[in-house]
Amino acid sequence: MKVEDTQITAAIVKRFMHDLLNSLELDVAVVGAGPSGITAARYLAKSKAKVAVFERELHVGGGMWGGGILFPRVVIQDPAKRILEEVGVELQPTNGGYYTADSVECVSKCTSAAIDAGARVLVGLAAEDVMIRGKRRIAGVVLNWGAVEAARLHVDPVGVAARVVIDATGHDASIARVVQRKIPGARFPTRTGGVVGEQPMWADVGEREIIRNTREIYPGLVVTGMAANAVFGSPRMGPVFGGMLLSGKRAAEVALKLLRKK
Ligand code: 48H
Repeated sequence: MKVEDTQITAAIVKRFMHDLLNSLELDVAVVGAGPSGITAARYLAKSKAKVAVFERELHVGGGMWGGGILFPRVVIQDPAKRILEEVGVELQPTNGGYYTADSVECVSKCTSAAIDAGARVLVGLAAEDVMIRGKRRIAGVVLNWGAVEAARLHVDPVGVAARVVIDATGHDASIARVVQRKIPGARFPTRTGGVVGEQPMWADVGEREIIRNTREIYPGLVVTGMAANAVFGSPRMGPVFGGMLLSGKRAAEVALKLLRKK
C-alpha cells in the first residue's frame, strides 16, 4: 500500500492533538514521570481519575534506570514489594528483608501498567509554573516544550487545568519551589514554612519519613517521592526505591481524598 509522506504527518499531528486536547482538563496533573509520579498515576487511573503525567525529558523513569552507580538494579523493602508484584516485576530476596529488581524491568512495567490503567503520559513537556484560582488554590500547571526550555527560547507556555497537582519532580521539588517563589505569603507545613531542602544520605530514615512527607502542602498541591523529602528536609536514601513507590501510592490516596472533598 502506498502511503504519502503528508498522510503520515497528518496522522501524527491529529493523533497528538487529540490526546493533548483531551488532557486540558484533568482531575490530577502529575509533574514528573519518575517512579513516584508513574506509580501515583497508575493508582489514580485505576480509581478512574482523569490523570496525565507531564515529563520534561523524552523518556520516562527519572532516576530509576541507572539503579545504583549505573548498575541497573534497585533495592526495595518488603512493604513496597506488592507494588512491583502487581505489575509483574521479578524480585529476588536479599539480606535483611530486602529485595533486588532490574531497574529496566521496573520502569518499563510500571509505566506500561500506568498507561494500561488509563493514565496518559506526555513526554517532552515541562511544567514551568502553576495556575491559581479563587483564594489562591492551585488550579493547574503551565507547560512548555522541554526543548524550548533547554534552548532557552522566549516562547510563552500554555495552561492545563487540574483539580489537584502532584509534584513528582524528584530532588528539585521544582513545583513546590515555584509556589514558594511566586505566591505571596505561601506557607508550607514544614519547619521553616518553605522548602527545607534535602538532607544527606540516611536510607532508613529517608525511607521512613517519605510516607509522612507525602501530603498536600498547599491547597491543591501534593508532593511525592524525592520532592517530598526535599520539601520537608528529610534525608536522601540512595538506590533504595521502595519509598518512591510507596510515596507514589500514598500521593494517589491523598489526591483521591482531595477530589472527593471538592
Ligand atoms: C516536567 C519534570 C520537571 C518539570 C523534573 O528524579 P525522579 O526519578 O523522581 P522520584 O522522586 O520519582 O524518584 C527519585 C529517584 O529517582 C531518586 O532520584 C532517588 C531515590 N534518589 C536517592 C538519592 O539518594 O539520590 O523523576 C523526576 C522526573 C524526572 O524524569 C524529571 O525529568 C522530571 O521529573 N521533571 N518534568 N516538568 N518541571 N522537573
